[in-house]
Amino acid sequence: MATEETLVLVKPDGVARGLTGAILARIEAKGYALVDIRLVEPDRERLAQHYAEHEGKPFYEPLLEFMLSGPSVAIRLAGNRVIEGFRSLAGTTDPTTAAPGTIRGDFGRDWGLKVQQNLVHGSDSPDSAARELSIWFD
Ligand code: DAT
Ligand code: MG
Repeated sequence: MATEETLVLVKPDGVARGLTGAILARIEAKGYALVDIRLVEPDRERLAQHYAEHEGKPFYEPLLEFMLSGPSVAIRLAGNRVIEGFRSLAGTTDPTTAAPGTIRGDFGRDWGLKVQQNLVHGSDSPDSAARELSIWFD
């Protein structure tokens, strides 16, 4: 099987809080390979593509506003089973209850906002990874 790739984002809260290095350290310690990495200030159109599956949900507009609030670090990450491996490293969506030891569980919390500010994004399937990598690394 060919080595798998996924899209990881350090979201604006992670960049603004100076956690990019700590998050990258966990990814590298796990053993995945950084193939490409860039700081991106996405426009609304790019984010609408990225989050197309969530359009119409109550948190969609706050999510886009949050993602427009500052730059994200986009990472093309490679390794066997990296899609599920990074999702496991990130922890579950809600940072309040994400397991300690995960990125979201250790660095995240509820800030009383309309959207989960949960530090990172990771693609959830091979199809999503291919689609999302083409959106962030054009
Ligand atoms: P994940 O990022 O764990 O794949 P997702 O794809 O379901 O989660 O949702 C995308 C983002 O939207 C998520 O990282 C944070 C936000 N979000 C999801 N569900 C939410 C909710 N119920 N309330 C507020 N924000 C939410
Ligand atoms: Mg998702």
